[in-house]
Amino acid sequence: MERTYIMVKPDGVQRGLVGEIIKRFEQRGYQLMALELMHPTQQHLEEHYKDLAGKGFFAGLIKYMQSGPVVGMVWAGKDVVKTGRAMLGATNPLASAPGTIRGDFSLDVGRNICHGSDSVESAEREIALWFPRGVPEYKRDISVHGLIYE
Ligand code: IDP
Ligand code: MG
Repeated sequence: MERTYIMVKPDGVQRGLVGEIIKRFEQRGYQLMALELMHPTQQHLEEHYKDLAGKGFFAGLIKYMQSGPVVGMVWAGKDVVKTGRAMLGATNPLASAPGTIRGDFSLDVGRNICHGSDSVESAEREIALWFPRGVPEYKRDISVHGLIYE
């Protein structure tokens, strides 16, 4: 089963949007595999965003991400990486369609309330970074599974 790393950023946590974001993944049919409220260090965030280290907004991004706790989650299911990104919306909320999380709840790229892995490889890297003790698998009740998957 494909997995992705979804994170509610500090602004999303402070604004009380954790439940809203969980709700959307649950109602879509995805399976929650891990969930934790965390206070990441600067070093941890720099590792998470290491591909963006050369960008002008990098320092501001790390500062924003350290402004409060985040909620990290692992979600699993069919095509969850790509579909999770679609549910989040575009990086710049002004380009995010209404109906997406960013398109419904945010305006500025530097306050876009949520993170989602951009590929299966980065999802596995991010899951290992944020949940280093591992993420145990569990089987969904067979009757529920049969109502979501054909
Ligand atoms: P993503 O979150 O949609 O994958 P990335 O390009 O990976 O977008 O950028 C990571 C995060 O960095 C964004 O979600 C956003 O918070 C921030 N960011 C990206 N581009 C800009 C920018 O041009 N100005 C300020 N912050 C930015
Ligand atoms: Mg990204």
